Amino acid sequence: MSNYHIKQFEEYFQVYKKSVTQPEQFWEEIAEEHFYWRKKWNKVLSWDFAKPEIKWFEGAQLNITENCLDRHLHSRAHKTAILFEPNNPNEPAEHITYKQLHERVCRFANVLKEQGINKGDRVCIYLPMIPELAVSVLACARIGAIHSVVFAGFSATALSTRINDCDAKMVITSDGSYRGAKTIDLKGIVDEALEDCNGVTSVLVAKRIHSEINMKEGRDHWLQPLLDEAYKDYTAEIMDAEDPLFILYTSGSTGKPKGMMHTCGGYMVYTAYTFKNVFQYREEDVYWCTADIGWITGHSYIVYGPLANGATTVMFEGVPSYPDYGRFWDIVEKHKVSQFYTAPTAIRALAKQGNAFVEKHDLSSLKVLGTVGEPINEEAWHWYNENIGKKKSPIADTWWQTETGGIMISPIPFCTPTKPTYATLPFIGVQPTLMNEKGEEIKGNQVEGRLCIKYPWPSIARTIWGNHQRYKDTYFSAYDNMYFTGDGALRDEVGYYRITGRVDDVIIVSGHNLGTAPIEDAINEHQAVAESAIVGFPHDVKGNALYGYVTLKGSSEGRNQDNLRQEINQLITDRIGPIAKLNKIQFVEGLPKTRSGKIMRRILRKIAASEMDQLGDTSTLLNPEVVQRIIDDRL
Ligand code: 7RM
Repeated sequence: MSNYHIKQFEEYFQVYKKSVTQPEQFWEEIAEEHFYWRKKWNKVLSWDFAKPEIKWFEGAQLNITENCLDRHLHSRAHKTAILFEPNNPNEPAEHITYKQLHERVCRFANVLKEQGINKGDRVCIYLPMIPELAVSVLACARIGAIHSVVFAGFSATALSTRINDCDAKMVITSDGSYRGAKTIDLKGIVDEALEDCNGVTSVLVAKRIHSEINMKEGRDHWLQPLLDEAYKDYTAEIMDAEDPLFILYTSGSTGKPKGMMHTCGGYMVYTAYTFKNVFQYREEDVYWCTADIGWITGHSYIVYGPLANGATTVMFEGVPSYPDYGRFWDIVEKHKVSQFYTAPTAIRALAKQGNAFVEKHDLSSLKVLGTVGEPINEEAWHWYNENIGKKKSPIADTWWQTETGGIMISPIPFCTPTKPTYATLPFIGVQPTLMNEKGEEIKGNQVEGRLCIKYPWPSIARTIWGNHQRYKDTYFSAYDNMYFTGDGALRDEVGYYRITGRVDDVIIVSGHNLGTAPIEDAINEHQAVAESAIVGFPHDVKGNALYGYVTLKGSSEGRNQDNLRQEINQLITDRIGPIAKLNKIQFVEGLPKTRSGKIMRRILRKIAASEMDQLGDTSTLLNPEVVQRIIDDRL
């Protein structure tokens, strides 16, 4: 059976056809031949999108870490599993072999158990991109604890919300982190967050920047001494295929973040299979995904997918601009990276620096390039193709989501002819479709609509933690019997997909998904603010930037506007994080509203984008007179 590694376009069509005409048989063969199961399944798939309920490999037992670690110990014990590149280029890189990683994960697993963590407990991980992050993720999986990684750029409030939502018992963090020339006091943020989290009984602290921090007696423990004491082996907990593996929060268009829950069996099969094919990984390759493990891209394509394939995966602690804008290319050259996976926002930021930084480095090791996170614009695509890939490394523009667990639409490099700005064709087993506003499927090619998926794939999130109704409402209620992605897309004359962007109130800024509601909530906390509305507008580096329209309470109308702008952005930084700060804040007398009182963001979006000629009919508004004034004063 060669279905596991697709090497030709014709092969793609054949395998794709089988995967959609006989999906259960297809996935059963993949699962059977390429993974280690403690017990095989009774049923490959049962599903009902109306409930919604989806189960893959029911009855099977496994531990994902045995697939990512133990089974490589025969043939790859001394192969580098994780290649850690520190923030400081003068600090040596660390090559962690499969044998060493196995031992570190086992020790960590023993520490978790000694701290009272058991199967099914939630553990919040708030760490920078250091090896302990990957090790702690795998240690949770080894004992069957459910990890919830929170990106270490989030604020104390965002962290405490996530800790409380899933009732985490433990937080794993570090004394601080390096970020370019700066350091960040992570432990201080955790201490602040934990003032609002009564359920957390222990905090493990990794040492990274050797700063002075507070250690709370009885609650906080330095990690290293515990690891040194711990035994170096740990028999993996046996998990059911449908047991939870992790929770990962993603922004919603309303209210609090959604804790997407993924399960062990299907997630493992799908992330491993997509990794192998989308990156065309071969045994001797060095693979690098520049994402943070705090996002789904890092979970699936730094940790689980690569390790399940016995790959060498690079983990980079720093930022693309430190010590200068050549850092990415320096790392590619130094470690002879073969596959490079990054986000359009990074590509645009680097392209803006000109080519001198690129030309200094030997990038000849590169074979495959990838992008993810937002639509890639034509200019960025060509820059990436010409200057980084030298027109010989195909670009995999991979469309997927936290909710999908793995890559859903993407070319298969060296098989699928690429087309700038197009994610091209569905991955094996994926059945996308486009829907119109009336709820009908749009057939044929050269059409545009809302992107839905008609049939389950193994790594679809199974629920929103603690709120199954919201899971149903968000993804399965827009259209009958379909998973609705929240994205718009078009299909060209040969059936290639191009994702055009969100059709809801999520704005993607520098590859980070931001819901408008939580940002507006933060602004509205300011005592001078009456009301606010946030929209995205095109930005040449970030993809989108945030534009806020704010109305002030009468008593505050005379206040200094620059001071107010600063205070508002500080509130946003405190409540969400610096990533959500507004680029522009315009104070307005009133926001355009519908008669039922809904803010017409569509109009505000057009004004922010300077597309005043496309406002459409504004006469039905409750207060059409405000529109012209907003236009006159726009920033
Ligand atoms: C993997 C990830 C999901 C949202 C998704 C889209 C957007 C992601 C692409 C893309 C156009 C792409 N997960 N998106 N990849 N848009 N082309 N190749 O990013 O949950 O953080 O975001 O990102 O809008 O719905 S995510």
